[in-house]
Amino acid sequence: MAGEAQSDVENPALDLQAAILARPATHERRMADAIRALAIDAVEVAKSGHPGMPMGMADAATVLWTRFLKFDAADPRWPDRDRFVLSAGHGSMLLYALLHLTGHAGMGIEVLSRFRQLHAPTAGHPEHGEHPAIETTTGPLGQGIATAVGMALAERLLAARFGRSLIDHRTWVIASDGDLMEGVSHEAASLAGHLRLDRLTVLYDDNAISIDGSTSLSYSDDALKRFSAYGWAVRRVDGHDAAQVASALSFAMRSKKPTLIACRTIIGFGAPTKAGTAGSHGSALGATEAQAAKQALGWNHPPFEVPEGLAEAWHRVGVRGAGARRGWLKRLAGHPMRAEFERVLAGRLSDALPDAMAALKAGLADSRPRLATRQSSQKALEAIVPVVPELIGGSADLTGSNLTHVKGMPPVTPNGYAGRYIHYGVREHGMAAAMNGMALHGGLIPYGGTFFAFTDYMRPAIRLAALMRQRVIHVLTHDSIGLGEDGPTHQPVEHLASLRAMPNVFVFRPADAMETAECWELALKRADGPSLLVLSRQALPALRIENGENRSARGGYVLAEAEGARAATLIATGSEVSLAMAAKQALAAEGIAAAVVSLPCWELFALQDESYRAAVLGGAPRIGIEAASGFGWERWLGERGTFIGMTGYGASAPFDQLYKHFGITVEAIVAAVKRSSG
Ligand SMILES: Cc1ncc(C[n+]2csc(CCOP(=O)(O)OP(=O)(O)O)c2C)c(N)n1
Ligand SMILES: [Mg+2]
Repeated sequence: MAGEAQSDVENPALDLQAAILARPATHERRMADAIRALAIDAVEVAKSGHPGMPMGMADAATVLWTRFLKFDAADPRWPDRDRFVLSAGHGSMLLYALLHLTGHAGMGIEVLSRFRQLHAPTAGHPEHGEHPAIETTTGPLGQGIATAVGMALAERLLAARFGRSLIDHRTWVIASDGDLMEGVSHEAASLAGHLRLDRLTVLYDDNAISIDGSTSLSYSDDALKRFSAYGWAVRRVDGHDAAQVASALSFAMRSKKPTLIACRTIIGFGAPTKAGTAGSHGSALGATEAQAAKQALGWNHPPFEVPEGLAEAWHRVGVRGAGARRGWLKRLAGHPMRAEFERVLAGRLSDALPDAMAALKAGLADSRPRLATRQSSQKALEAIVPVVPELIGGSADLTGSNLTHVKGMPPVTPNGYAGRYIHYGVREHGMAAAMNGMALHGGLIPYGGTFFAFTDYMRPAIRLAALMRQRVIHVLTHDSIGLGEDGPTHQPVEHLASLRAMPNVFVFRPADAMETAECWELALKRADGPSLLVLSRQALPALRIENGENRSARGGYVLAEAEGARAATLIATGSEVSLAMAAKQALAAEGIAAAVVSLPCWELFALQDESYRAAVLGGAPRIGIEAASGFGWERWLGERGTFIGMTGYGASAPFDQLYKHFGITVEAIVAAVKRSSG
């Protein structure tokens, strides 16, 4: 709409475009035109997609890939490659065209021609896992640049641990106006500036166009000043001038700060009427405009055809890094830390972990501590941190509340990357995205803490971790009205339900110190998705005193069987399991036999055999107890079930009064059992 409206008004970009096209085309321009032509063709065939961004950024991307980016198309997973993140994921054809042209396996013309089709790795937006050279999933604007901050940080941390002979690479990002408008990019850029991540370079596609039209409709920041205030080095260049781009990238290589290079570009460069307008952003140019664009560029080849000379030149780019990779492989072969390096890169946990966990659990079985599960989590970390050196902790400014810090974790500081603990500052979203980047980089397992209610500030990044199947661990304390006086703004109610609804997220809500240790162990072992550890502020009694198998591994289990035939099954999670145990006792005093089921991880429980689940849940009336919204509990409670929990927001008061006020009490459970079994 906005694009159409714009075509009626004068479009100064067209004059500028004409002037650029009037210059004799350099070899580099021709190489960039190959990207443009492929992007045009793929979007035309798919009849959908985003040609404007690849056409606008083709020149700058060509300079980056041909002269700066360290990679070898023969092994896109080479650990010391530079990371390239297309933050403006809608421009996915830019990435696919580059991978194709540089000779990456699995990106042939037939794959490009199936752009956006079912089962094609050339998805609408780049998806990690669809092709080994796609470093991260992008599309939700802002996520890519924030994830890249985590990658750049991972590089620094691993270089400090393993030395520059194994880890010595850079992180490059292409970001758009939308990326820089999104809040998460502000958090991430501020963190990157603070930590002086000087190997991070962002090429900003400064085309002054977004979907609604000119960015002047909504955006008048001076992005360069803003980044410079964050502690970045900044440059502005003509994004269609290869020499200017190259000089800025050389500057970035020398810079002691992260660098933002604003590349002034014309969106849809080459399109005779749509260039410089939102009309080229997100739809096929149409046959006529597509043909005219190729003509304007001087591109006279059939669709999806790159002439021999250009194809050959691009292929040489794809093997440019082969020598560097061979040299690196030699260094790895002779490196004293080779085995350890390979272990962490493969994501294999240390053989020392089982013994450390066994010792921890034996101690807990013995001492039966009454602890808040956030404290139990800290105890677990005390056991885990020394034997899992790839574990990198942190918190969004709540270290003393989340209890995420333990001995042996010095802080990571600007230029001091030998530490293991990151003070993310009050930047939950940036933290979650950076953790994704660290996990994607490989060689590290990140965990980070905040209050459970503030997962709302991190949801988009948690969702991407789940979608990308990344091992990221969130330590989420203050998990219910049980946090007390801080009141309803801080008391999660709907969060358990909403995060349980997110596919491939494991939500753990342990009931005591033993379950917390078990859940930490499960989260560490879970290599194919994020885990959320949802932990209490208030102290909880020890319920599990045997030192045996990891019972939380089945997601739910009978913690205490009824003495005699079950009159009811009390099913609870976290802090409410001890309440259920107290109710069981009260019922027993009245001759009513109830079992207690602890359900620390619904997702794992759902994976068990039907027969196991049926045996655990039993045939007697079921009472679910959780100090949260009951949404979703029908799944376990069935037709005759009763739920005791929250129906609205919490309140500010001491926690024991709140439990009474909201009717989450032993008496309420006893009454519910009598009602349902009577
Ligand atoms: C978080 C998020 N919000 C909205 C969108 C939808 N969207 C895709 S691109 C875009 C903005 C396009 O402007 P820009 O980022 O400057 O890209 P350009 O058009 O210049 O390629 C929007 C709003 C999105 N992908 N992610
Ligand atoms: Mg734009």
